[in-house]
Amino acid sequence: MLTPGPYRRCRRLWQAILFLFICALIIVWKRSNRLEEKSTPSNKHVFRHNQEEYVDHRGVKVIVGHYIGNAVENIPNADKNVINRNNYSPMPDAGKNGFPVIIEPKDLLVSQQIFQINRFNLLASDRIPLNRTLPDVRRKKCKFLYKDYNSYPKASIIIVFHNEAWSTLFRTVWSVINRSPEELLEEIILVDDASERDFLRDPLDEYIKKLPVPTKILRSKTRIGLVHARMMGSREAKGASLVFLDAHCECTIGWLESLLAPIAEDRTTVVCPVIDIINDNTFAYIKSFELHWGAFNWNLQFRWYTLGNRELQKRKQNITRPFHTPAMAGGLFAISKEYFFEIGGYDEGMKIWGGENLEISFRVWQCGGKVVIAPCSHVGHLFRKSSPYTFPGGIGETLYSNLARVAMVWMDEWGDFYFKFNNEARKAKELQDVQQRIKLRDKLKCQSFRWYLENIWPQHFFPTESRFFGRIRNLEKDQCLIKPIGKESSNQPMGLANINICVNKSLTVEMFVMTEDGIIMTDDSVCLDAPETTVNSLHKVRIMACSGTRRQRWKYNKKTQELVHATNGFCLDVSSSKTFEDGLIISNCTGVRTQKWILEPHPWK
Ligand SMILES: *[C@@H]1O[C@H](CO)[C@@H](O)[C@H](O)[C@H]1NC(C)=O
Ligand SMILES: *[C@@H]1O[C@H](CO)[C@@H](O)[C@H](O)[C@H]1NC(C)=O
Ligand SMILES: *[C@@H]1O[C@H](CO)[C@@H](O)[C@H](O)[C@H]1NC(C)=O
Ligand SMILES: *[C@@H]1O[C@H](CO)[C@@H](O)[C@H](O)[C@H]1NC(C)=O
Ligand SMILES: [Mn+2]
Repeated sequence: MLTPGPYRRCRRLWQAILFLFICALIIVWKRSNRLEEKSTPSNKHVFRHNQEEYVDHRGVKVIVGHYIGNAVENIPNADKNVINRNNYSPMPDAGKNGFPVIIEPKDLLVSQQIFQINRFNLLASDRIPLNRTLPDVRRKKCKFLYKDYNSYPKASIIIVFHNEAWSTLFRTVWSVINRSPEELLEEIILVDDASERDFLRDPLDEYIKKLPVPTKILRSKTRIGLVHARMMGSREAKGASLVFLDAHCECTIGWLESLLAPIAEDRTTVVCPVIDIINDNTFAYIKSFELHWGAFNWNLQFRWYTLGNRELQKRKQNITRPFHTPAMAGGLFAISKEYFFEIGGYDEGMKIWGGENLEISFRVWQCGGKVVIAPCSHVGHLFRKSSPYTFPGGIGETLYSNLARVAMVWMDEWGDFYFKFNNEARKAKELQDVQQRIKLRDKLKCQSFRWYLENIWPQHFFPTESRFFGRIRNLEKDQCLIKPIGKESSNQPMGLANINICVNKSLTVEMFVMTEDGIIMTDDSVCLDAPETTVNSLHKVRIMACSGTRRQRWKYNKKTQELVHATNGFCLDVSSSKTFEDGLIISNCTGVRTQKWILEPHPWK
């Protein structure tokens, strides 16, 4: 299928094109890097229902799911032979050092057709050697740390897969073998969750016998899902620590020792790597940002949020030190084996995937452990734009059942808040038996969710008793402050604060929290923001990523009903030009009715 003739003939030309392409890529990447660090990024999270993982339009906000099953029934002309064939045929330099692979025009059609099988560019993946090199993306200081191997717990690497491509699966395996200190690798455990591909059966059994690291394959006859498959692997593991990886990752140099060192220091630490991006089309390795931490929104969707100023200052004191994160993405982490079982493994009442990352995050934090991100550990993960996933039970029902369990067991009053605004989760709740997990919580004497919010994530944007929660209504217009919904709605430029007719059904869009410090915020960590000092007034008010700065402080004057900016004394007002795009402004406080706002509290429990 691959004819090297023309390739070799124009090798020079291709090299030149490749070089130029890479230069362009680096420039684009550097620029977006700089943008990210300078501006306060507006968290432009597009709500993607049930989407497992994605890279947003700027390539930064990423959600890690776990493993994907491939629903190949819907692929046109997907004959069984094509799907069952292993077409791995490496070209020596393809993807070298994390560079992108470029498919020649003559192969584009084929590459597009087989893209559907795994929802990534399988043709490109199959050209990249299993042992391709990757750049060392760590900060320089990392190279001098983590040398005390003898004290670190040896790792059992656990990789669950379902219909994974050969090349991505074994590039994961080889990246572990080639870039982990031998002394730290106990074994690799592959868990096959009922894959249907021929090449993942006997050929795989034969292949792993020859690997230089002891490698086991465990197989489930029926589809059991991520939680159960990982439990299956964990029970078989001999290592003192468990390291979970997705089946389409590539580890970089230094990744393992920096994950294990914090466990050696404190066995109740759960350690996540920085997750870099493997492009689903070119397989280019793209370094991602270290200045994010993981948390979740009102719908219990996992999100990356930028660190607040206080965390940034703390991090700057020692840029290599692992930092706390309220939640983990779930796909990749290391944990002491003993501790994993001590705190109750995974919730085996959960199906397939979804929500188990929050469950383990809450459990670890609330029951005395901690979850950290190790900035010296970089692992690439293949992010797909679409998740070609059908699974037993239906995606919605499964996900909501799992999230209902999380809310019921760990979230106390904030579980009520979740159910209040999520009908599907509320329905799923009735069917859950969580007795065992509640017992576990009692046995481990775990802290409340209030403790978690106050101590682990004080920057959270959930309602509390001491915060206002409800609608903010303009007296003159009789309309409510709303959260911008994003690009989709053309008449609301993303980021500009605005008001709209108060609807009572789509509740959370018009619900805001106002803290005692005067921060007005809403779901997904966005805050009402205006310039601190202005020579003249009339400045646009935006809804931006919460930064904890004084730009985002307001005072509500109950008597005059004005919302006054804390630093410049101007009043929140509706633009007089009346075009919707102008939205809200700050202007001189004059007592006009457009500057009067009613805070309408709404019960949240
Ligand atoms: C990868 O493996 C091939 C075949 O075993 C070998 O020829 C090549 O040198 C290896 N490449 C690297 C970067 O280790
Ligand atoms: C920074 O953190 C690393 C990793 O925890 C640690 O080994 C190192 O000693 C720290 N450096 C300083 C200057 O505190
Ligand atoms: C929505 O409106 C109905 C009546 O129109 C009212 O009974 C109900 O309380 C409102 N719900 C909320 C949450 O405001
Ligand atoms: C706001 O008030 C200040 C001082 O009272 C005045 O100088 C300024 O022109 C006013 N701005 C507007 C837009 O009315
Ligand atoms: Mn994944």
